[in-house]
Amino acid sequence: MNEFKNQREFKEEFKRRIIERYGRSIEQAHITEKYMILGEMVRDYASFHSKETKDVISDKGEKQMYYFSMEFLMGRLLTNNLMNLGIYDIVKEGLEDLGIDLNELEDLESDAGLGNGGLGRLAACFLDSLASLNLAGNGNCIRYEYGLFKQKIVNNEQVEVPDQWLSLGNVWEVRKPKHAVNVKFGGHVDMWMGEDGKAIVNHVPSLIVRAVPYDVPIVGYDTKVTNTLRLWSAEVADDACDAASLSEYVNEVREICRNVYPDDSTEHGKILRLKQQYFFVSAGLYNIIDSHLKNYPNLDNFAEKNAIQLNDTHPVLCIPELMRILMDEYKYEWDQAWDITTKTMAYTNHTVLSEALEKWPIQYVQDLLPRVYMIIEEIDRRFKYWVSHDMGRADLMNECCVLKDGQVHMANLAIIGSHSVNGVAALHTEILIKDVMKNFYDIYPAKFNNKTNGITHRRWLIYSNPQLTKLLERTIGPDFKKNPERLIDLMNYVDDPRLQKDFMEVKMERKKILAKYIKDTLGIEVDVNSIFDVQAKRLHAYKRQLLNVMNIIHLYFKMKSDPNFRIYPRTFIFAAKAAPSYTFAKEVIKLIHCVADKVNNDSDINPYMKVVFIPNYGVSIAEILMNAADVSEQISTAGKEASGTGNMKFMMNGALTLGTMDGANVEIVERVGYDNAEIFGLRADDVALIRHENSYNVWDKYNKNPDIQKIVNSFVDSTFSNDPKDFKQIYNELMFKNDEYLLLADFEAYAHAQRNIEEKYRDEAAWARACLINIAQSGFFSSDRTIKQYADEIWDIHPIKVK
Ligand code: B1N
Repeated sequence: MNEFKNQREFKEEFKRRIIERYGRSIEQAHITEKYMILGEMVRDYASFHSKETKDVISDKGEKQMYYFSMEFLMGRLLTNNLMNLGIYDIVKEGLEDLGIDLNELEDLESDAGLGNGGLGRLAACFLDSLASLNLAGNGNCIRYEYGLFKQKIVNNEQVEVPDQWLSLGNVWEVRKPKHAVNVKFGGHVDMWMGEDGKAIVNHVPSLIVRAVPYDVPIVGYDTKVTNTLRLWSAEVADDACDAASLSEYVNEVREICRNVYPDDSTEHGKILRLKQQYFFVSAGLYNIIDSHLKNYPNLDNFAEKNAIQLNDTHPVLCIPELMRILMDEYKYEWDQAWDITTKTMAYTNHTVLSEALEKWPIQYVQDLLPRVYMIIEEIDRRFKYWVSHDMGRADLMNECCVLKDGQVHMANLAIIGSHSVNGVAALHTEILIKDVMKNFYDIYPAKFNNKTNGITHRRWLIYSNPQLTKLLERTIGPDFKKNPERLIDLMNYVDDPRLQKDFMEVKMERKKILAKYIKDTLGIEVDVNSIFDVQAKRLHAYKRQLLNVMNIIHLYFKMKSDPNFRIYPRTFIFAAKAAPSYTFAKEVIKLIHCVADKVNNDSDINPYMKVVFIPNYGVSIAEILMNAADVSEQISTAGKEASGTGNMKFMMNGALTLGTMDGANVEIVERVGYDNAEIFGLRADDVALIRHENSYNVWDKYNKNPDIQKIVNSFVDSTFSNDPKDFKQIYNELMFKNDEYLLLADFEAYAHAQRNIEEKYRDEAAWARACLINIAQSGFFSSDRTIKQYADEIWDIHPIKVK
């Protein structure tokens, strides 16, 4: 008995399992034991649906999609799964009867932090939408032993602590040793001519790693469709080496799945990262091919039955690896293998930052993956020939080829080897087409398309903000839960003073919850009547947390020097992890803390302003942070932030965007209108022009504006720290690298926009109306819309029916 139908059945099963597993009664069982049993019951419940889903797919010959991503930031799954399965209330009340508080069990789960930031969270939102829309779409990733580091703050500085997310075990996963495969690295390639005149290729590896999958069921909302997130773990292979070198071998293997690379948008990690990429790509592909061959006699129809989405360039080795398997193991000719491969693969680009476009030194790839490298060479050779001879565009050959200046250009390989290339917001795709990938657009215009990102409104609205959900249900009915585009119905009520007031009350409740968290964890008292102004995202120069800090310093100086100048009370909240080797970013974290010390402890100032840094930003903190915000800071240098997805979470929970015309902000403003957001600063084409004309001089800005001078000087004149080394790098980046991200260029506009926010907030009814308009217009940013577009326009997959 697993699919408990009511509270009584649930309780009986729960009690039985506790005794069966731990030999104890409920009263004697430890809270972690209760958590584990509940998790297992939910997982087993989902397993039934999983089996039914697989049966339908194979009986009906349905096409499936596989999302290959180095990152999935799943967060906690207990609440999400209980809610999606529609058994939350049964379970909550059943546990209550047994004297157990479900919330306490929920808090035991650690976030699955298998990623860095937006790219990883997007992958997780997509899985939720796929299952909820009855689409057969699975995830393929690595089972990292440690998630992204935990961030602690010690003496105002970031300290990284290992994230042992598996310490209690992971209730959601099921180890599937029968699906294990070997992945081969290094060594050399033997080739000879077979009797049929075809080449026989034999890769003799120097390292064989056993890839063992762990499957996590992905349950959809109000459906039985249950997909799989497959996480690969590296283990030693039988007889893979002699006893003498065993411990070295074990280390080499273990290392592969040890860590998530903590570098968001910067190139890092090198050979081990390349190993990780090939490891999960090769294992994932073997598995898909195996399951395809259980249903079909050969791989001729592989692309008709399987779609693979490459989440940025990290899994792009999929392209030469599928070619290799088709040719070396299944004896396909190049042309047919190429046809199958390009029809299967589609590539998403997530960044235009040149330092983040992956390039591998040829030597690494050749040494680590000798056969794959040969195939990359052949792809490159054929592409060059085709572009110059068939296309007659020899001029584009060198720009677009895969192998140049001693490196393998992964984005170029991705574009050449896929049938679809997409950006993640309208502006981002436009920049790809007109600028970064202009030459490729000339060659393959039909491959390029946009898929504006989205977020799952289930986790980010319904489950994490029940107060707002209730208000919405009362106002527009429950349809928006299944069909988020119905949020637009709220437009009919935004002028209703009663609703405006109710909304402000909901917001107040959420602010109190966050304020309590801040008090409990940091000991800081914040004023819930102040404006909650939040910037939560990875720390990066282009995201310009520093611009936000500059304005805070500016306001502080102004209030200090002029007793008549006072602002509407504001709580500036930051949350951000910095990559461990990113010294500039770490200095900004320190600066935020030093400014906070000064501001928060100054009794002239602290009634008007507080600065709070919430450590260890991740999915679970986002769930209490986003919905408590009044203002959403989205202030990247225009043209740099591909999309952003935090912006959408804030909007959906009724915060106003204070931002530049960058990424998906553009599409947010398009929907809410300029009156219901606060937009400032240089536009992407202004920035491009400045770069093109080389017309910016940071010292002009500095010399012309005494406020700016005072702020910039304060970084190095011991206003915020007595250590002269502190903030020197910040100062140097700004003033001696000509302010690459144009903070000083946008400063005045930003400070002005901040004043406008304050004016708007003073009119409570107008403010509430603007927030309601944001919520009403946020339906477009549900990842359900995004996934429908991917399904229709790229994958050609359709809803399946599981009864
Ligand atoms: O992907 C998100 C976007 O919303 C963000 O704007 C974008 O910055 C983010 C190398 C990345 N782009 N590139 C990365 C992550 C890890 C890594 O090792 C690059 N992340 C983004 C979703 O589209």
